[in-house]
Amino acid sequence: MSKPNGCFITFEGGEGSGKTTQARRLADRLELMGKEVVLTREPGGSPGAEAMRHLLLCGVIKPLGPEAEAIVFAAARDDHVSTLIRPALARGAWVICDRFIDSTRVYQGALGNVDHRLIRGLERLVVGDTMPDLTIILDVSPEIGLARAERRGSADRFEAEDMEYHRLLRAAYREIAEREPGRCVLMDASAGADALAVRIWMTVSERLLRQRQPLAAPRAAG
Ligand code: T5A
Repeated sequence: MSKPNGCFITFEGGEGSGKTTQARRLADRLELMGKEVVLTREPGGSPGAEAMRHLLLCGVIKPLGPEAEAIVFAAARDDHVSTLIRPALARGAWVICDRFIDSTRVYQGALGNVDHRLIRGLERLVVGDTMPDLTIILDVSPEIGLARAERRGSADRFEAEDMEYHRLLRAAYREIAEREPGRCVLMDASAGADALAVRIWMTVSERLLRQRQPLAAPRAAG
């Protein structure tokens, strides 16, 4: 079993939706409660996967086509899951990951038109039952998201795509949230970072923390 007591939360959404900011805030809050938290990201998160991150984001893999791109993302994920995520969950840590399988489903699947059987096959092989307990999908218009990402620095291979691409990307994330309400929660991310952090905390508390509170011992009769 990969997560006897651990808990796996992923953040997803378009560029500049605030995933990194909110993942950090949630990690800080859980640490304040005394939890062991492993904050990580994709592509990357382990030495082997970080080595592949640069290749994926600088655009040298792009000419090989979206199938090749999906396979390299999966190879990076394989290293990340087996060397960092599974061991952390097995020892009971909370793992918070900035992007995970839904990014592949959306960017390579929905937008790159990679056959969903290849995407799901890679997912089964690499992730297996190490699925997130909760996925928070931050939903914001591409206009707002890209303006935030631009303020932060230069565009990578995906941020450089046109506005229509980012609209389709948003729609694909919304579809996942609709299809998998047990795992995914869609949140309006146009609000300020503080307000959003409060809503995320409420969701984590309701969906995950409350369930994990040990039950109070029954009172002795009389
Ligand atoms: N990818 C990834 C695939 O194609 N397939 C895959 O399988 C995987 C795993 C990763 C790229 O790789 C692709 C998708 C991506 O294009 P990345 O460098 O990790 O690239 O970039 P992103 O994940 O897109 O991260 P960004 O940094 O662009 O966006 P975030 O993390 O959503 O946003 P964040 O928190 O860094 O914030 C951006 C700026 O906005 C401000 C922040 O201070 C920061 O300056 N901000 C806010 N401002 C106002 N209100 C708020 N609520 C704000 N929240 C943050």
